[in-house]
Amino acid sequence: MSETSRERFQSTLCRARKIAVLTGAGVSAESGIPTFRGAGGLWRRYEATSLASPEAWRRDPGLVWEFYNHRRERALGCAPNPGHHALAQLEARWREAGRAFTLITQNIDGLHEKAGSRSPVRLHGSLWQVRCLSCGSVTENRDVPITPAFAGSGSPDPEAPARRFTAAELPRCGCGGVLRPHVVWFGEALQESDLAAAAAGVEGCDLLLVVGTSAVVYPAAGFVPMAKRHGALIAEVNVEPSAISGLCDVVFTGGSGAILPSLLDVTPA
Ligand code: BJW
Ligand code: ZN
Repeated sequence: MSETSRERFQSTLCRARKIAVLTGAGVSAESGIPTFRGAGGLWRRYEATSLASPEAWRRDPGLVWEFYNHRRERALGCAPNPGHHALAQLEARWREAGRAFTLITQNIDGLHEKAGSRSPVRLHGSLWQVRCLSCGSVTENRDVPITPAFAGSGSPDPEAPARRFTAAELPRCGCGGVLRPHVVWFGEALQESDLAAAAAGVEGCDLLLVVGTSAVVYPAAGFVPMAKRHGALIAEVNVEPSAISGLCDVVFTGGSGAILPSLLDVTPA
């Protein structure tokens, strides 16, 4: 009888000395957090990806803050789902066995950390950090609303009244500078230290598990061909084919919250 995808995946997983996992918005979908592309990727009449850009910020920083204020409010009420928990438990078992494990996420929602993942490489920053455009300081900030002026704003309803925030109403640093979300927008460089940590986790890994990403955004998507060149088994969990499905050795189709708990229920051999 020929080996099933699950058997192939699990036999590689239990022997793997070094595992890397790359996650995207899909891993948080079952927690109630909308993905970027496809259904749910609209905020008012804007594509979420168009608001995650320096151009949108230059045009209307208040609107961009409304969008992030809304996402912070939403994320505050969301809990990690069984997919996040299964990844955190896998990491704990692998570290306990003295093996290498790197979780690389494109998500900014903090749900991996909430589930107990130790130190995910956050390629695109954090919803819970802000950066001062004047002094450059990066600080943790869990205020919802981000400032009193944003209370009740950020409704995703396309009929929500457009409100123009003045410069004086934008969130401010102690130095007086304007604060922006500490996230990576299109055309902006990722932190060198994050890129280095992700590359170190992928180089020479035995297995790369890619979960819930359309894999169209670089440099994140580039870690998949990198792992392939290093001879890793590439596995994907997604509800639909992605841009890297063709590179995958095994593909599991379905929601990550439903699939990961039993798929990853493996002890290191
Ligand atoms: C489920 C599910 C369930 C649903 N279970 N699955 C090489 C080639 C071409 C272009 C480039 C290139 N290199 C760089 C570029 C340019 C650009 C880029 O990649 N463009 C492409 C889109 C064409 N990249 C950049 O600009 C990056 N910067 C850069 O390269 O800088 C270079 C530089 C160097 C030196 C100086 C200056 C510059 C930066 C990219 C930043 C991306 N930022 C965002 C916003 C982050 C902040 C925020 O969250 O607001 O990151 S955009 C958005 O896309 C966000 C996401 O992290 C990212 C990826 O999206 P993701 O996670 O894949 O989500 P979706 O919605 O696309 O997919 C969800 C998936 O889940 C789907 O597949 C569903 O099927 C699935 N799913 N439910 C499992 N239950
Ligand atoms: Zn400052």
